[in-house]
Amino acid sequence: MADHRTTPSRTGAHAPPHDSVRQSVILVTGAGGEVGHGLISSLNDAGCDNIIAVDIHPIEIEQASMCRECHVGDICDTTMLQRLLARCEITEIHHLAALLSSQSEFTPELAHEVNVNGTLNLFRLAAEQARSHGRCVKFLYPSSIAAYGLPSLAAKQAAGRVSEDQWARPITMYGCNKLYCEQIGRYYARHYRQLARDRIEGLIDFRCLRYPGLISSETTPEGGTSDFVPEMLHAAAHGRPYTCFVRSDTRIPFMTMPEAIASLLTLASADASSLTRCVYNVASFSPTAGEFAAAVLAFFPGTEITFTEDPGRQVVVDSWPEDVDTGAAERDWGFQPIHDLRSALQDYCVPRIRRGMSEGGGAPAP
Ligand code: VAH
Repeated sequence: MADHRTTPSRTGAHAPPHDSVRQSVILVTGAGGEVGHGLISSLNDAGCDNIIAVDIHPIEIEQASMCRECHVGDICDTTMLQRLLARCEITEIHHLAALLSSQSEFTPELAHEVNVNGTLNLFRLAAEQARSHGRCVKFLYPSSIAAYGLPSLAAKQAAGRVSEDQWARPITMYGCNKLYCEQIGRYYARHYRQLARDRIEGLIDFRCLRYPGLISSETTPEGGTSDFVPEMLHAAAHGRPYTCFVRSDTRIPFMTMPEAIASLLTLASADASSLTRCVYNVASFSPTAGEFAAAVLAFFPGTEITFTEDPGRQVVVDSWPEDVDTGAAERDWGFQPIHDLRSALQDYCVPRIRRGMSEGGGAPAP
């Protein structure tokens, strides 16, 4: 992975020599989640042998074997984070830990604690690390299309493909958390302690993707509102009927998990001078739930797929855009979707799910 770290510019001080005592590591929070599962595999494939993984739950043995260390811990536990800081020289953070949109609507204050205060802990840790070892800490953060908020279905349909600076009026706690943390990340990267006499600029290099719904062949999501698509796929693959909780005409953007991970790593290794913004849209295709069902049935004929709207979750999904403009990501760091709906199923989802099932592993049926 290319390394384009800049050295923080200290006012009147010289950056200390590289800290050779502590190990230089990449910290991945939420490492046991869907994105964490794929990210650790990809970092490992890229030869990274310095991953420190943290999750609130124990990490699967296969993923754990790819990490230098695994810690079961809460990102709200500052003592646990400080212990990490004392022993490691963290030069890159992939902060994936979060409570997703649906689950956050049952415990919004807990979601705020984890999604915002937990993230603030990571920013503080990153700034302390950068100050300590004198190197800029690269901070990768997955935001979400949940940061958008279209006021009505008519407005959603009229808006079509939205860009990063439009419609930032989320209606979920998760979406509010993601949007606010985008802003905090930009603050830490560009304005942190801007009035302090001992201010050090360039401590954190904050880079953020607004992910659409994600489809993994290896895992099934929990607690999200875009889950209807991966749930439908994995139910069909297991020969199970599936009742979709949104209308068949519901349309939001998606991408496959390999595309999501590749985008994250491409953004992470992009030259900082090419980035004109901190937050980027990425997505590959935007089917309706009905179009996705028809595509799934072509591979798993006979599956019983029905649609029974969950009114609450429908309101949430109707506030998310039909599609997103990925032009900034394409121009700044060469983002390109790999799949359309057909190839996502034909070339990734179906063969990988079938291989997993034949090997006795793979994602469980929803
Ligand atoms: C959720 N999967 O449903 C997440 C995602 C596009 C939404 O951020 O909450």
